[in-house]
Amino acid sequence: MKLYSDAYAPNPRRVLWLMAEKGIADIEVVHVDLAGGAHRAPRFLDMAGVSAVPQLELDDGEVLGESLAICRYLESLYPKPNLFGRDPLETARIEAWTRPGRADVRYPPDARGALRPPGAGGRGAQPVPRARRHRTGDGRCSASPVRAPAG
Ligand SMILES: N[C@@H](CCC(=O)N[C@@H](CS)C(=O)NCC(=O)O)C(=O)O
Repeated sequence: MKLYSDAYAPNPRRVLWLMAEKGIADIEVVHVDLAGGAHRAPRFLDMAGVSAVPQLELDDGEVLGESLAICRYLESLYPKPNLFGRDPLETARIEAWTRPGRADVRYPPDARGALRPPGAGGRGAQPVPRARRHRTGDGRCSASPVRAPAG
């Protein structure tokens, strides 16, 4: 399998994190230079059908998009360690925790605990502030965290 990714892009990073946690080393990571527009090149579009990463190309040629779908697929193929929950409540907690994290994965460390799990201190149990997503103009996606209220 091949994972089409970009070093600066947060959505593929989600898949790369999952691969790192699971020690998956048999998926080739292919760098797609978003800044250079490689995701809009006919070769990439023919393969993926959309100009976005991540894309996972399976050995039979099928291409899966969407970081969450790819993560779930890899979770099934490489079940250890379990990252999606072992029972309904654990699964729901992980879902609740990762959904806001998905949008805000670009938060800097000073996001004041917003991404910490409940019970880990900080503001873990409180809503995560919204991120303002923007394009940098060169094809990369990025976000400016909306500043958390003082106090
Ligand atoms: N919902 C998709 C979002 C994919 C996405 O927006 N990827 C960005 C990189 S983080 C991208 O390829 N952007 C290129 C563009 O929009 O031109 C996912 O989770 O995989």
